[in-house]
Amino acid sequence: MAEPDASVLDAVASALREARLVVVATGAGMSRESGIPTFRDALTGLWARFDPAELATEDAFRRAPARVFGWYLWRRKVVRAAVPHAGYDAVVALERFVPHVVVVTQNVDGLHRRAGSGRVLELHGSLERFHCLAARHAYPAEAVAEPLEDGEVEPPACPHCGSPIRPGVVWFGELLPEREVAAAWEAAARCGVMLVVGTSGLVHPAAALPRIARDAGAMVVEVNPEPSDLSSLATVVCRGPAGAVLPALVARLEGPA
Ligand code: BV8
Repeated sequence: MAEPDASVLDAVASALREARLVVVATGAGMSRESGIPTFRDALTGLWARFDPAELATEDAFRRAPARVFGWYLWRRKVVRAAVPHAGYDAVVALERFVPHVVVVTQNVDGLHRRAGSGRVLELHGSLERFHCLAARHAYPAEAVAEPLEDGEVEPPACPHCGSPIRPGVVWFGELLPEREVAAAWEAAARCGVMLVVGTSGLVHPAAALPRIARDAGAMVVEVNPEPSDLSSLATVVCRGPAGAVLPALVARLEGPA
């Protein structure tokens, strides 16, 4: 896939140089080049016949707890084996050129943190956290062993209330974590540039962030090999994969202004 036009990358690089606050808003496409399937990618194995949006609900967990819990442990295993690609390192490197960089991610894989980004807001939670269904009693992740084989895994019971333990992610129909939402919405309204990387823009309320930034006068830059629901409101579109576009941007910042 060809690299985006040099003048486009130059325009974005000069805006990044001017910015005091840059928000990097990422979705599943950011993790693709690290071998993690996106929500659009069909599921494999035991879960092949399910739509992810169906499995990622409290209702699905109540109906088939072992199937859903097994799916999340399989995803955790895949993520633990993944390595953040050069695009993640570029997001970390941005912190050397911009006073404030805030990563706002829909991803539950923890790769931004693992890559070393300083400020990461996980809007949809994390595969590395667990709590009980009834009362959200925290449950130690280390107590949830990696299954020997992929498949159904009966969730443990909460030692406090006996209700089943579930992954610390935000399921469809559930509210996002307040602190992260407040910080993300505030950063979106104050940023000079928002890099929107690897999201189809279909899931709300996260999909509202680029519009908040745009309406506040920020340059909104879409990084995605394909058009998305957000392409129309982007100021600039970089049609390419995160693993190529983000390092190309940082390379321009490292070069002479
Ligand atoms: C809520 C955690 C209040 C779990 C996830 C307004 C309008 C319509 C619907 C709604 C609305 N408001 C609320 C809703 C309902 C719903 C929603 O948005 N539904 C959608 C599907 C229509 N939202 C909710 O339920 C939210 N909660 O609103 O609560 C409420 C409460 C009660 C009743 C009403 C409201 C909660 C949403 C969070 C759900 N949890 N994840 C888990 O992971 O298992 S969502 C999950 O799916 C991800 O976190 C992510 O958010 C989403 C997947 O989307 P993307 O990340 O964009 O990925 P996708 O696969 O779609 O696209 C990948 C993109 O990458 C593509 O564009 C592709 O081209 C690109 N790409 C591919 N390769 C690369 C690349 N880009 C760059 N480089 C590459 N190499």
